[in-house]
Amino acid sequence: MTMMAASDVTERVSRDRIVSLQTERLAWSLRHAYENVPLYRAKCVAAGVHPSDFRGLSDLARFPFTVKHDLRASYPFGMFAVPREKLARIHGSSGTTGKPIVVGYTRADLDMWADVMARSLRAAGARPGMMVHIAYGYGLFTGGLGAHCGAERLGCSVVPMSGGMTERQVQLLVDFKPDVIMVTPSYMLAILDGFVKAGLDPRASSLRFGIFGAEPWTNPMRQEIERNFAMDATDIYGLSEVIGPGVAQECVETKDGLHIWEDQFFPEIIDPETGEVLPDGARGELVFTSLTKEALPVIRYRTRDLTRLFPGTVWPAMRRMEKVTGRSDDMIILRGVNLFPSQIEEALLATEWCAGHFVIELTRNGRMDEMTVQAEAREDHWDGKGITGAAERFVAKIKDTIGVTTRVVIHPPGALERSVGKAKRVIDKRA
Ligand code: DLL
Repeated sequence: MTMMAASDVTERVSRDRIVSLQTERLAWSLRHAYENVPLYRAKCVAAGVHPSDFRGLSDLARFPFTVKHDLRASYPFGMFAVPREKLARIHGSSGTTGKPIVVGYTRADLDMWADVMARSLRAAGARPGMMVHIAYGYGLFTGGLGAHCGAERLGCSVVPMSGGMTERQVQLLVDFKPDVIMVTPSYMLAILDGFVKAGLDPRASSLRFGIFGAEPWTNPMRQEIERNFAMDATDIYGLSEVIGPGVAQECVETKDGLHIWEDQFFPEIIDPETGEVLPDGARGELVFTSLTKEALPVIRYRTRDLTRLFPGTVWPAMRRMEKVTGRSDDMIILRGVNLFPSQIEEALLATEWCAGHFVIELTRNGRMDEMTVQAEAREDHWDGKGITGAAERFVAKIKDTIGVTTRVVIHPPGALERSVGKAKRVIDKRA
C-alpha cells in the first residue's frame, strides 16, 4: 500500500491521486479481508469472486455486501482480521435490544481515526490551541473518544465532559469559555434550555463552532442553533462499523454537504431494493468499504443511511454527501405514504411556536395506522393552553406538503423528555 498517512492529505490533493490511492488500497483491503476473515472468504466464494478479480474501481460492484446482521452473527470478535492481542481498543454500537455490535481498532487504526477526526475538526473551523468541549457520550459509543482523540491530535485543549448533567455542562461552558462544542444536535437544544433556565444569554457564550452529528438533523435545526448561540454549526457523520465519527464532515466555509474522507473510506450509492450501484447525484443507500483499516475491514457495508453524492467543493478531490435525511429503518409508512422524522422536524421549525423538541407516536386504531406529533412550545409562545389555531395550521401544512393526516398535541415548554445522546424520534405503539 502507498505510504500516505491520513495526516498528509490536504485540501490540495488531486482527484487523480485519490483515485489511484483508492484503487491500490481497495486491492489491499479486499485481500486482507479475504485472507483473514472467514465470513468474507465464504461470501466471496459463494459469489464466485476473488480479490484478484479486482483491477479497477468498477470491479468493486462484483463483491458481496456486508450487513449489520453479519456483525451481529459474528459477535463478539468473529469479524476481526487480526489476532486479539493486536487490538488496541474496542467500541460497541448502541443496539437498543440484544447484543451490541462490537468493533475493534489496532494502533494504526486509532492513528488513522485521530487523523480523519482532526481533519474534520479543522474543516469545521477548529484550530490548534482552541478549547473543545466534548459532550458526546464517552464509553463504548464511538462519539466521545473519537472526538477526543481527534481534538488532541489537532492540538486543542480538550474538555472530556461526556453527555448529561446539563446544569454542569452550562456552568463549564460559561467558566472555561471553550471555542468549540461537539455534541448531538438534540442534546445541544437541551443545553440551550439550560442556558435559558440559568438566565444566561447563549449568544454571549464563547462558543464559535459546533460539530453536530450521530443523528439526523435538518438545516432549519442548524439555523435554530446558529441563531441562538451566534455560532457556526456543521454536520459530522460516521458509524461505528466504518470507524466512528469522522467518516465525512461539512466545511464551515460552505456548509454544503459533507466531504467524505475518500482516502480512507470508499463510498457507493446503491438502490436499496436491487443492490445496483447508482451514479453520483442519484439518491439511495450509502455503502462503504474501508481502505486501510486493519482490525475490522468492512467490505461494501450497507449503512441503511439515505443520501446522494456530489463532487467536492472546498476539498475538490473528495466527493460530498448530502445531509442524511433518514435511515431506511426510520422511514414511517403511514397509510401508504413514506415519510421521515426529519420532514416533521423541518415543518415544526418552520412554525414560530416550536423550537424542535418533538416525538412522533404511531398507534393503530382498528386497521388504521395513526400518527401523533407530540411537540413542545417555545417559552415565549406558550399561552397556557395550546396556542390558538397552531395545531390546526400544522395539521393542514403536513397534509399539504407530505400528504398525510396527522394529529398534533402541543405541550408546554420543558414537558417532553430530553435525550442526552441520540434522540429517539419515533415511538411505535402499534402491535
Ligand atoms: O453515531 C458515530 C458518530 C458519533 C457520528 C458522533 C457523528 C458524531 P453509531 O452509533 O454507530 O455511530 O451510529 C451510526 O448514526 O449510520 C446514521 O444513521 C447516524 N448518524 C451518524 N451521524 C449522522 C449525521 C455514530 N451527521 C448511525 N446525520 C449512522 C445523520 C447520522 N445521521
